[in-house]
Amino acid sequence: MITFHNDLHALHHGKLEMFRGAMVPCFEVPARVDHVLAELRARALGPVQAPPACGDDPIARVHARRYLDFLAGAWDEWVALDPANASRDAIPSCWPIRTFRSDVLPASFPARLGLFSFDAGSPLTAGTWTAARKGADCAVAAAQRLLAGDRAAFALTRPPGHHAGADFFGGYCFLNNAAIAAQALRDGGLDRVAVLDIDYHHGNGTQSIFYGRGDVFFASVHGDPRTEYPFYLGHADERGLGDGAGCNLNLPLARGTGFDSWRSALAQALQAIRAFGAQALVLSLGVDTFEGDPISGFRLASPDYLRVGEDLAAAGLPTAFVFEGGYAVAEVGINAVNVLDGFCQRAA
Ligand code: OKP
Ligand code: ZN
Repeated sequence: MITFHNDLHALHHGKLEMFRGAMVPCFEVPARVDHVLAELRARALGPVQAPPACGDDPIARVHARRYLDFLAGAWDEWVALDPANASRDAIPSCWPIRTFRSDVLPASFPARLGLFSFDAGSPLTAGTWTAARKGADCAVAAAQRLLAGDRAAFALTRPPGHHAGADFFGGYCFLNNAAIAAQALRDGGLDRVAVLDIDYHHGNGTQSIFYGRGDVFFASVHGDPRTEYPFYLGHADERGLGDGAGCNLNLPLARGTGFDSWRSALAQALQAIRAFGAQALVLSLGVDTFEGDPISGFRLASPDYLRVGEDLAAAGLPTAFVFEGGYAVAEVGINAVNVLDGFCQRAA
C-alpha cells in the first residue's frame, strides 16, 4: 500500500500541555511519525511519497471558513499580542460555555482562541497550521488513491485529527483528516462511505461533522467517556440525527479492556458498516489502545495489531488509513505498521 507522508509534520511541536493543574511536556511529539516511517521502510510495505497539494476546497468541505481563517493567521496574531510570545505556544484559557454567544466573532485573539477550541491540552505553535494543512493533503491523496482503484492507502501525518470539529480544535487535533478523506471520497463519486475510529479516545470531531448525515456512517470503539477523554461525547445512545439517524455507532468499553473483548466490538462495528452498505472505509488509526500507552487504558499487545489489520482486510472494503493517536513512542511504529502489515497480508 502507498503511504503519503507529511514531511512537514515536525513543524508542529508543542512544548507543554495542561495536565492536572500543571504544564507537562506534550505527549504528541514529532518522533511518533518518525518511528512509524522507519518501521514502514524496514518492512518495505510499499512506496512512501509526499502528497500532491489538494488545494483549499476539500478542507472547506469539512471545516468552517472562519475557523480556517483563524487557524491560518493564529500564530502571527499570537506574536503580535507580545513579541515575547514567539518563545511560547498559544494555549486557550477561557471558553464560551453554555449561555455565552458563539455567533459574535471577538476581536480579541485569546477570546477567539477559546471560541475555536475545547481544551487547554492542544498548544498551537509557529508551525501548527503548515503541518496540519499538509496533513489534509495526505488525507485527500489517500482518498484519491482509493477512487483510482487502490485497495488501501495510508495518510501518515500529525498532528492527529479526529477530535477536531467543523470549527474547533482540541485533543491535539486541528484539521479532521479522516473527515476530509471521507468527504473527498463522497465528492469523488462514492454514495456511501464509512469512518471507523479505533483510537482509544472517542472521535468526537468526526462524529459531530457527520452526525446529521445519512451518507457517511461513523463507528467508534473507545474508552467509555464516563471516565475517559474527551468525556462529553461517545456514549452508546448517540445514534445520529435526522438524515443521519441510525448512522452513528459508539461502542464504549471500560478502562482495562483487553484484546478479546475489544476485538468483539471491532467485529460489531464492521458488521454495522457492512449493513450500511459502505463502498469505502476511512480508518482512524490510533494505537493508543496499546497496553503500554502512557495516557490510555486498554490492554492490546503488539502482536494483536496484526490481527486487527487482518480483521479490517476481511471486511473487503477499499480502506484509507489515517494516523491518529499512540503515545508509547518506542512502540508506536511497530504497532501501527502491524495493522497495515496484517491488512496487506490478508488482502493479498
Ligand atoms: C488525542 B488522540 C492526558 C490527558 C488527555 C488529551 C488526550 C488527547 C488524545 N494526560 N489529553 O485521541 O489520541
Ligand atoms: Zn487517542
